[in-house]
Amino acid sequence: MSALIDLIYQGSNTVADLTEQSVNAAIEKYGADARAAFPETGYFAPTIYAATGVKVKTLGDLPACVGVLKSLITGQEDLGAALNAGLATAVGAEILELLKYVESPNPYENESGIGFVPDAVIRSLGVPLVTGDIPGVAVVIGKADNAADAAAVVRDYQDKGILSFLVGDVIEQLAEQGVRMGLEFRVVPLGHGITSVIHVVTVAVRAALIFGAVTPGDLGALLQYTKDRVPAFVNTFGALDAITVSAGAGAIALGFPVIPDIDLGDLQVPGALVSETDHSKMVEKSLELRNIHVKPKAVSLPVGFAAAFEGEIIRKKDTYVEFDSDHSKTAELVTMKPVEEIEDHKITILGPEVPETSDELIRMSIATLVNVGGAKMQPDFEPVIERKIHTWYNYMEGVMHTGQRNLLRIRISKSSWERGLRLKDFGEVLYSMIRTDFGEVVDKCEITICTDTAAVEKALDEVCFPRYRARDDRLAALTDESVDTFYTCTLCQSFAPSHCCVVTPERLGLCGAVSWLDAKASYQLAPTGPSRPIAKTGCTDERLGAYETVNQAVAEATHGAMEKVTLYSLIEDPMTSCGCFECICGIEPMSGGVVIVNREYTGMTPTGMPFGELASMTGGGVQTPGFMGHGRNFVASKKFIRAEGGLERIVWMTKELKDDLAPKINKTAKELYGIDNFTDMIADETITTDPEELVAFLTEKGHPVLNMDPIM
Ligand code: SF4
Ligand code: NI
Ligand code: CU1
Repeated sequence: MSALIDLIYQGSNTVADLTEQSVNAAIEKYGADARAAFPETGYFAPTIYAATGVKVKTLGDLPACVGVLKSLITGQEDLGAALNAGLATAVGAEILELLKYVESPNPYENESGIGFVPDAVIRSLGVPLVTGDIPGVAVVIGKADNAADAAAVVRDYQDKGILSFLVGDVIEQLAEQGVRMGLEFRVVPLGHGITSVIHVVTVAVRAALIFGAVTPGDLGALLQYTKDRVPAFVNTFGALDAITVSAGAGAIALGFPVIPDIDLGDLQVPGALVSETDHSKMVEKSLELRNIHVKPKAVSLPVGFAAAFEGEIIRKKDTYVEFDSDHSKTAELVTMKPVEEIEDHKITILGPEVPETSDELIRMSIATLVNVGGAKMQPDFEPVIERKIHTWYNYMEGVMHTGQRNLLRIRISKSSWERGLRLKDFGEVLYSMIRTDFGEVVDKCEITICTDTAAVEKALDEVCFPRYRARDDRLAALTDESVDTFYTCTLCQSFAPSHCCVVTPERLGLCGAVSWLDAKASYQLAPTGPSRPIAKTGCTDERLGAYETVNQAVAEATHGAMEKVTLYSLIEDPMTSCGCFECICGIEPMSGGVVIVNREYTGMTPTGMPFGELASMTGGGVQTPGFMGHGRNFVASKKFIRAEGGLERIVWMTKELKDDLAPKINKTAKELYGIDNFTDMIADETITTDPEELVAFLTEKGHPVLNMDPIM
């Protein structure tokens, strides 16, 4: 044991010295006032900020941090103290990496890794992490003796949906082995040097700040959060040097077990530092140590089937067959049928087969028609299941699916075709996924995949279009007034323990992934699960959308952390945020209106804050009057900040969001206020991000906000 502790201290001291020298050199070169910041974050140097509360903004802020770092290294001969020394290494690594961003705005440009991970990426990981779609996070460090073994380990993680972060030569090794990398493949190369491991540490640390509402400076709460709620672990390949060991001690302090592939003998620490020299057992050992359970796979296919393939892009030149609505006819429909009319697990391929070989891109029509039935099935669940076809088709390796209903593009890659993937596999995928994910409501399910253009056309005219129209009518009529039940969603509580969304027909969950229909289906699928019904009674304030029952449901769901939320106000008891919101809206004081920013936007807003900073004002289930996270589609809702005057308050949006939602926003504005083309009055970043110019623009356009009552 003491040999291990010695190694940790040796590494920590080396990093501490290097950090101190580098900070001094940087100050000498650039001056103490030089800006020191990671890109696209509202959390400064996240580890330092979370652990100490210090907001590093300039090089001059760093010497004090070096002091803190050194104070963590006491040299005591016990493991607890040594783990603190490991944290010191993390702080040192963070500073050293930060200095790279002082040297250059994009220090990872010519590197094989990506370096610092922006806040927006972490927010976007919220939903897949809480749904178990990403069951865990692996940090893979080093250089393997045998590249193929390392590739097999990472591929296994990929297959299980686990997100891997890579540090060191293993990046090149995996690239040589043909492992595809990028966030969309759930394999993210961070960088070569060991200090780049901090870029995954800051992900965990920011999760605590974004979702967990951990107070910056509360180191104990931070370590508790990462230990309890961030399902990460570390695998190392090859020999370990003192710095890596000391970084590993930092990981252990955060609650992440370290599994090296070399035999550490009696240096091992049960539950925390455990060797596994057999690479074929590394994945299993890691998952076991971190207590990660992976959902068993329901389908067997000639190609991979995993969430890791969801974002895969298949280019035209790599496409064997394409089914798309521009060139052919396409349709997708899930229909509820009486159970007795359904033959369970019947999969029919109707129409011409896709040719077995072809030198040219093949284009064909396709209709995916699914009949489902069951005692608890409801017509409202049809679109919920139908939308999942997109996800499940995309899970197949070498399959790309975009669009929905009659407007689709589906591609099968040449390599997956060669490996034997056929349309009947598509049917099998749907059958098993529907039975797995919707088994509570679907007792029987049959699937027809039709490739005959005339037959697809006939299906569209006779079955699909009438059904789509009926559903649209239902959705249009589905208002908060027309239903007697709202739903909670507490899915995000695994990361944001005191957060609860209230989902209504006109207000979807802030992640954008849970509509009222989804929540309703979710309750039916799992009555004790994340969505519970709220009887719509006891309205105490129409304008705010305040209900006694909503307050009770939220208080119960958050174990008393939140006792009052309103449905329609930005200022009076606004709904809380977990952190994975698609957009945030906030008050712009000079105009008295609100700005809306989507999380993909990295530029400035007229509030003087970019998305990251605005976003850091709310999250973790805390109310921040004047700032609220929400789903994209909520903006066009008649209930959007209705208490403050509704969407007439919008003075500025990002251009992308505005253009995307313009038809819907304009429709709502016309209906509510009789304004034509309201989005023409809303500024965006191409017009201005300056508050005074904004007011001038609004005045010129005659924006209604200028005649409204003050917002606060
Ligand atoms: Fe999380 Fe709310 Fe979305 Fe549910 S609706 S997954 S709680 S953000
Ligand atoms: Ni979430
Ligand atoms: Cu969330």
